[in-house]
Amino acid sequence: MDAIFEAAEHIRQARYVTVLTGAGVSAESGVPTFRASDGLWEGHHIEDVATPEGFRRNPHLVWEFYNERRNKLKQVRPNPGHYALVELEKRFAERFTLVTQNVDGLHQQAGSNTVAELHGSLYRTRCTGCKDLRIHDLEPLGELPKCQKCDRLLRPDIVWFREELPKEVWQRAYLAAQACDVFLLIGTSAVVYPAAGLAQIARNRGPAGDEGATIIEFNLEETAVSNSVDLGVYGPSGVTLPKLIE
Ligand code: BJW
Ligand code: ZN
Repeated sequence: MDAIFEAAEHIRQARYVTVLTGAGVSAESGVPTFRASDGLWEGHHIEDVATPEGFRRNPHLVWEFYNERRNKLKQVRPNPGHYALVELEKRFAERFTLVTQNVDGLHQQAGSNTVAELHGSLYRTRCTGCKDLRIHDLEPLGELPKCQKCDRLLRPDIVWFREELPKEVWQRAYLAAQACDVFLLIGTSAVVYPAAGLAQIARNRGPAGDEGATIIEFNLEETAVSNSVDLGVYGPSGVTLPKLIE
């Protein structure tokens, strides 16, 4: 049977659906992925721009990197993959949970209402002093933006390596993984934890780990987890996801 058709059938029969998206779902919108050879970090060492130590060493460089990404986002629009997930949310209502590792806000821009952003957002800053969270448009924030309340340095509200994920958001994602009977992994290399572990949580659900959810991967190509998923749909998600809702 055609993999997409089979995936659509699993979803039709599901009561609870939980989705984890990664950079691949935004690739067709023109947002570079992280681990592609032309990926975002090329020319930047991960340790310099995506760790708290890197920010302490050189906040100037880190802000330059994030201001550039924020600026590029101005030209970016959601693609048919994002819109297909909006449609799934409409069909399942509160029985559907969208968890994303993306920080680009494209799911919300497409119209998804309750997105659990595991790794933060390029639209927010957090004060390194008083922790004040603030929402911004995509205009450059300056080389070293300061807090309006306490004048300390602001940082992007992004989860860097070795940092904890926001507790309340993680809790929601964890519960949704535990409760679902179909779990979709979309456009993610599934190598960054704890996000990638949500699929295992869904698989081991039930009192004795005996009510495992069906795990379906949507990706351009096979990934590190392909041999442990139940079904794989390979192709661009902007093409495959809309077929789920036809
Ligand atoms: C398509 C497509 C199309 C393309 N259609 N598909 C050793 C040292 C330090 C830490 C660790 C360590 N070992 C383990 C850790 C923990 C670490 C981790 O997991 N590291 C692994 C890499 C090993 N995790 C953490 O540090 C987390 N925190 C944590 O664990 O805290 C506890 C702790 C405390 C103290 C010490 C250790 C742990 C936090 C993780 C935060 C991740 N943040 C980032 C960067 C944010 C910065 C930024 O945005 O600038 O978030 S990492 C980066 O990867 C980003 C993404 O959200 C995340 C996931 O990537 P994603 O989305 O999967 O993208 P890609 O590029 O990898 O994959 C794209 C996929 O799409 C590919 O498969 C393509 O094929 C596919 N694709 N086009 C469909 N059209
Ligand atoms: Zn402050």
